[in-house]
Amino acid sequence: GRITQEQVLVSSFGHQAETVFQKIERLHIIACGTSYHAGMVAKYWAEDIFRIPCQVEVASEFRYRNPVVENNTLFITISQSGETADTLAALQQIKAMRQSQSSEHAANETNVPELSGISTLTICNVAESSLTREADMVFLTHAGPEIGVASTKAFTTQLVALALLLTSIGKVKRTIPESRENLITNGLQKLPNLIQQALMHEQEIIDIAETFADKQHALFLGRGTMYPIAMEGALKLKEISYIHAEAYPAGELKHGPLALIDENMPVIAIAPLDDLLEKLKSNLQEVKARGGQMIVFEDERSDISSDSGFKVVKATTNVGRITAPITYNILLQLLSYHVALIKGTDVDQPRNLAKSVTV
Ligand code: F1P
Repeated sequence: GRITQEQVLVSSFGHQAETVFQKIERLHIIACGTSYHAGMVAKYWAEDIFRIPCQVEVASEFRYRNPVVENNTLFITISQSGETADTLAALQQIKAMRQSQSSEHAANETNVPELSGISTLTICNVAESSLTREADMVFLTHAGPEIGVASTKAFTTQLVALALLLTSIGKVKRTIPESRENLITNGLQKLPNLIQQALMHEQEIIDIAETFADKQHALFLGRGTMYPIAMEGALKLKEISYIHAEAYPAGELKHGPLALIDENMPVIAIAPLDDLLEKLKSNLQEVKARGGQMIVFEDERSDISSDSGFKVVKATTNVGRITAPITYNILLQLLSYHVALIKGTDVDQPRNLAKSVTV
């Protein structure tokens, strides 16, 4: 038989998970680099689909900014390696705050209210690691060893883990109807097929990668969950091909980045068929009007491709709100990979980077 998400979660977290999920009122996700981008996608899902408040932050800021920690928060750290120093320090800080506040309260020496309902969970790819040892609950991603420095398959599995985790929390807290839960798990079952179909577009991506042969800059645009996917696309391009790349939420274009647009700045837009497509289209017209070179990843049923002058990959069909970011991200990984091959950079060992940043 099929493994249900409850079985996955019970085996990963133990039986305490349900009690914890019942109590929590908000999520706070902390991570670095690619893992932070996975957290950003989860924020959109958590609030839009599951109606659970969620904030996301890079660990290197959280740990130094003296954050206010609220009761009934589930802190989720995400890390491929489980050894990233900033993420580990953030987790230790949360535990120390919980510890000191509850002992102060017990000693009745202060009026500081007891911190209660603070739990920590880590989504990690390495079972025996510093983060898995520190967290109350562990969700292993089982992506297998990441050979290259730049995190790739770990990101895909982090997103699947987050979707399963949110579904489970939404179910315990009854913030999602049963019919939607099934839609999500059914969507996840279709993922291998959807990704397979997307990968059929590799030759078109190879052709598009040529655009970057003589370029130094690139701009990635997306809306909704495609904004963090644009961030991750830009990071991968930076990491492995050393092209300066930025990601913007498409609606922010007019607030500054439009000034950068000219024929030397390829603009990559991620355009699934969703409620935001019409808005995105008008953003892309703003780019076109300024002579920008547009590269669009769109759905087979979308019609941006009818606009001449855009290079288009009709990359997906039938992807949903959970499966779209996972699928489009893989296409952007493939783009960065082919750009790096053209540039002749080392895709596995980029200069200046380490697999896990332990200092
Ligand atoms: C975080 C990270 C990776 C990045 C590179 C350096 O690592 O920023 O996302 O690709 O490997 O470290 P982790 O906490 O997910 O192991």
